[in-house]
Amino acid sequence: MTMTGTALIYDEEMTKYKLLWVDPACKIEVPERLTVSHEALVKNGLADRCVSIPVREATDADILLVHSEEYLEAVKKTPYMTLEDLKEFTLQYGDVYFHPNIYHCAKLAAGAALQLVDGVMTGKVRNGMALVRPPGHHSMRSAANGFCVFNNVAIAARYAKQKYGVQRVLIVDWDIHHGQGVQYCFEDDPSVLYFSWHRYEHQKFWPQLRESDYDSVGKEKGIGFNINVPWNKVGMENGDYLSVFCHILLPVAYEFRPDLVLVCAGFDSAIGDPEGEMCATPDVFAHLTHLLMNLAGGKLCAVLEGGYNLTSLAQSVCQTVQTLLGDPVPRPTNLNSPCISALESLQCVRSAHKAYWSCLKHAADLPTSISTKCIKLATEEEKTGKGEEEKGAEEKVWPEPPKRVTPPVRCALVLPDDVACPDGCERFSSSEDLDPLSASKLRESFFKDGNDSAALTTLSNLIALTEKMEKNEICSGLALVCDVTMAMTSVVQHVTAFPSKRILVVCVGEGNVPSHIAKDRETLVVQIGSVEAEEQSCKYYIPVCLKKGCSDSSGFMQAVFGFLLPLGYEYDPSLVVLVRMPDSGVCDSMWQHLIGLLQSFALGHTLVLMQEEDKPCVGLTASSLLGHPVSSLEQLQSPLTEDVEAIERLRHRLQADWKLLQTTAPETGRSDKH
Ligand code: Q9C
Ligand code: ZN
Repeated sequence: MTMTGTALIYDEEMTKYKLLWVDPACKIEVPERLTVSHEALVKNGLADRCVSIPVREATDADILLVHSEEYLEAVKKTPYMTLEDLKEFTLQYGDVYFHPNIYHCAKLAAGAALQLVDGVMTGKVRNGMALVRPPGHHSMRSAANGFCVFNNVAIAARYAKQKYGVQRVLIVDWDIHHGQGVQYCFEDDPSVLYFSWHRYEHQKFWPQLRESDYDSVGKEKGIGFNINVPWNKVGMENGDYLSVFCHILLPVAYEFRPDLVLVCAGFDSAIGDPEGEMCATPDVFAHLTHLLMNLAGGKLCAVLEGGYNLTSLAQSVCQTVQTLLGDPVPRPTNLNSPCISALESLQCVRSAHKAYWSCLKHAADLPTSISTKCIKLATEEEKTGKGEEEKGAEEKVWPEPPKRVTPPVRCALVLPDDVACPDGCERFSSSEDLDPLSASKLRESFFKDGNDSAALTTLSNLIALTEKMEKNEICSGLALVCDVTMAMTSVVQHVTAFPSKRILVVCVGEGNVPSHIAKDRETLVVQIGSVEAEEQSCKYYIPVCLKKGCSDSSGFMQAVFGFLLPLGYEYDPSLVVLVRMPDSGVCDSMWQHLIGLLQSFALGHTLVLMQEEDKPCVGLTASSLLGHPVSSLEQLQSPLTEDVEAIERLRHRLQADWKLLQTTAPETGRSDKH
C-alpha cells in the first residue's frame, strides 16, 4: 500500500478502429484523439512520471454488471460482420458506428477502467487516468449510443462495489454531453451519486432528452442521488463551471462522503470543441481535478469520454494528469462572473435538490419566470435566424496553458529547535539576516518595549520565507509562532509593500484582526469564527459567524464552499496566509481539507501560521501542504438554521461586489448573456 503515485493506462490498440463510411454525426470520433493525448503527455514529461498499468479485456462477467446478455451477444458478432452488416447493425442505435475491431477495443476500454480501479483500490497508486476509446457514458443496458459501446465508468462503479465492498461511489461527469447511460444505470441506487453537467439548450441539444433536465433527481431509494446541471446556452466559461462546483457539487459531494470518485472525463466541455461550443479553458480542468482530489481519501479514477478538438483535448488531458500527479495548480484564468443563464441553472438545481441534501436545505426556490418562457424564446430566436450557427462556426483561439513549474522545495517550516521537522519538508532558517531597514521596522512595530530576540528571529525568518515563496523557490510554508496576530500583521505589512501582491488572509477562529489589515484593500480577510462581528460593510473584511464556531463541521464547510472558495477564485491572490487562531475548535480533518482546498489559489503558495501550543498539529498540517490525501470528514450534521440564515444575509450583502457568491439569477426574467 503506497497510496502515492498516479496511474496512466493507455494502449495503442484502442486507436485501431475508425469510421468506415460517411456519417457526419460520427466523423469527429477519430483515433487521433487518443494519440495526440498520449503524445502530449509524453512530450510534457508527464507520462514518464506516471505508473504505467497495462490494459486488460473486460470479461463477460464484468460487462454483464451493466449490460444485457442479448446486447453483449449481439456486439460479440460484430468482428465477423461484413461492411454492409456492420452498417445495418449500426442503424438500430443513435450516433455511433461499429467496426470489426471495436468490440475488442470496447473490452479494452472497460478493462482499462477496471485496471485503474484495481490500482487505486489496492493502494498501488493514489489516483490515475485511463485514456480509452470507445468512450462509455452514453451506452445503455442494451444499446450502443453516442460513440459508446460499453459503459466503462458504470461498469467500474459496479465492479468497485462488488470486488472491494466500496459503499459509496461518486461519479462526476464533466463531459459536455449528458451521460444518460450512467443516469439510467444508477437512477434508483443511493450508493452511486451521479453528477453531470451538459449542454442542453432547453432540450434542443443532443440527446434531447426530457430526463436530462435539472428535475431528474433520481427515483425511489435513489432519489436525490442524480444531479443534472443543464447548460441552456453555449459559451459557458471557467466562472460558470467553478461556480457550479462551489455551490452544488462540492457541498453535496462532501456530504455524500464517497469511498471512491470516478470521473467521466470528457473534454468536449473545453474551448474549441465543435460539439460543446463552450469557452472554458484547459486550465480549468486542473481546478476541477484538484477540487475533487481530497474526496474519498484521494481515490480518484478519471476515464476519458469525449473531446473532439485535438488541441484543446490534449491540453486538457495534460492539465488533468499533471494535477493528479500533485503539481501546484495554475492561477485561474479568464474568471468572469457566472452568466445569467448559468445562474438560472444553478438556482434550479439547488432548489430541485434542497429536499435531499442538508447543505442545500436553505437554497432559494425555483426562479419564478424562466423555464417555459425560455423554451418559447429559444424557438423564436431560432426562427429569426442564424445567430447560434455563426457563433459555432468561428474558430476559437486561446493561448496554450503555460508550463507548470513546481518549486524545488514543496514545504518549508519555521519551527522552534525542539520541534522536529516532518518528513518531506525542509526546516527553514534564513541564511542572511534581514535587511537593516526591515529589521528596524519590525523592531519598531512589535518590540518597542523590551527586546525579544527569539521572536524577532522568527519573524525575520518568516519574512525571508515569504520572499522565497514569492520567487517560487518554495511552494508553501508553515510557521509556529508565539503570537499569530503579530506574525500575520508583519507578513501582510511586508508583502503588501511589493507591487501587485494580493494576500488572501483566512483566519480560523476568534481573535482580533488588526483593522488596518482589513481595511488596506490589497488584502482580503475572511474570518470564520463564532464572534458576532459588528455589521460592517467593508468589502475586504468578511467575517463568517457560526453559532458554535469552527467546531461545527457542517457550518464550517458551508462557509468554505459557499464563501471562501468563490471569494478566493474571484480575488485571485498571489499568496494565501492561513491563520489558525488559538483555541479555534477546528477539527483535524476539516483543517486538512481546508488546506487542500486553499491550494487552488496562488500557485499553491499557502503560508500557515499557528501558535506554539498548536504544535501537535504541525505534522498533519505539513502533510496537507505537501498534497497528501486527507481522510474523509465525519458524517456532517445539518447546519444550524440560524447560521445558514446569517450566511445568506452576508451573501446578499456581498454579492454585488463578489459575483461568484451568487447562487440565484436576478429576478428579471429572461436570460440574455452570450
Ligand atoms: N454534430 C461523447 O462525447 N452527436 N459522445 C453528434 C454531431 C453525438 C458524443 C452530433 C455526440 C456523442 C462521448
Ligand atoms: Zn461528450
